[in-house]
Amino acid sequence: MCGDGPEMIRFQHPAACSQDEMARRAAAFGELMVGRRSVRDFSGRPVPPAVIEDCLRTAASAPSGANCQPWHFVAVGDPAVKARLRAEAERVEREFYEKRAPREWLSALAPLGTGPSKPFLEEAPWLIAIFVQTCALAPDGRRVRNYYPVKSVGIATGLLIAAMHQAGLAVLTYTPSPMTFLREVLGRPDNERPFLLLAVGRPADDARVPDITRKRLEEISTFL
Ligand code: IYR
Repeated sequence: MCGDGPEMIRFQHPAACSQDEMARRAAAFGELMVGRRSVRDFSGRPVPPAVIEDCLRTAASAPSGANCQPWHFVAVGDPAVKARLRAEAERVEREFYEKRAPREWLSALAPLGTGPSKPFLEEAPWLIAIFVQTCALAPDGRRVRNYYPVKSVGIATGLLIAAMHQAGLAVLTYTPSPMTFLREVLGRPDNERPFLLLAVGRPADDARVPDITRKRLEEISTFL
């Protein structure tokens, strides 16, 4: 554990239920989640910070290696900071699309219709920058090892996206490359590495998404 070893206490599942109810809930949640899409067209309608806070509590409930909880979330609602992030992101995207991206990568992106312009970084009411704490900083400044930090933050991010989707929010997982500017603009310490930037808000009334499909269950799973 990170910290002193805890006592063991009894666990009671907060959603324990019968097998029939289990089947109903699994199907209903599945249907809700299958309706999730990555959205790039956001409504400017405000989203209360308390909603974002609750979703972040959900994210921070994720399992993590040795319970180190190696994540930090920066929720940006300030238009001036969003404008700065957009300017920096578009600078690296121009480099990517015009110079660095291999042709093969550009053809994989073509069906998504993406390009160097990122208006959603100012239009979405919230941007959430997610950082991985590659190691922890003890109060005396010593560096302490974290375990499986990237896997842990990936799981937390998945829970965050699910929480926001079920609250009626749309999310875009956005990965400018390189993302180093996130640390500089948001003033994060050097034991943290940027993981993802999420744009969050209600979808615009006329939001459109690419007509793409998901793999069938048979393709993505094996039961033995
Ligand atoms: N970061 C770029 C390129 C991009 C990369 C992947 I992988 C995507 O799924 C989508 C876009 C951009 O956001 O435009």
